[in-house]
Amino acid sequence: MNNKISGIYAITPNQKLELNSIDQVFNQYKISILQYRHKNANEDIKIDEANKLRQLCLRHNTLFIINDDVNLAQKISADGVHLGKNDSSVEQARKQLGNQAIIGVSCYDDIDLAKQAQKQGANYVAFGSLFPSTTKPNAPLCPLDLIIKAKQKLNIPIVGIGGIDFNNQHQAFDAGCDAVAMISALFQSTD
Ligand code: TZP
Ligand code: MG
Repeated sequence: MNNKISGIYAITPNQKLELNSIDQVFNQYKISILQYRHKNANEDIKIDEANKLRQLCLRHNTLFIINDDVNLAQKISADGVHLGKNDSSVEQARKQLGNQAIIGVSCYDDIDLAKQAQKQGANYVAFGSLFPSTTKPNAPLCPLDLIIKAKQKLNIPIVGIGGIDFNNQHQAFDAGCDAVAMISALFQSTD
């Protein structure tokens, strides 16, 4: 399962779903993983949007991951969930979603957090921002050197995030990222 976390990891812009633009990106690039991230939408909107994306991902053989919301992931049978520091624990998500679920954890620039996540059964960890991000300008920077170190210490896949585009993605891969997460490079979003 873990080797599926490789290549381009697209994240939806944090705004009303524009299915056409997601569809276009899917037709233009091989998207290995899609994360649905719509932070302040209400439950009905989230279920509707997530179901549409779920179908798109099934057609393209793309893993579908939900940001933050374990209940939504369960409801719409997503492939997994992505957890940040204010979200559920890995244990809780695993209990709710089962052994097959892919659980990813944001680790910012903290290798100890990543080791802990791996121990708790996370399927991948994310580090970033690797580069300044216009989408999340206040996100702390994670040096590429830290990815090199993390690669030696972890045996689950590493996702790089933050300011990654088609010009600099090779730096992330060269440092040891298995996948690169992108928002603005794919969708030109500002949030
Ligand atoms: N977490 C750290 S940076 C970021 C998130 C959600 C935004 C990444 O977006 P972009 O446009 O690819 O920099
Ligand atoms: Mg979160």
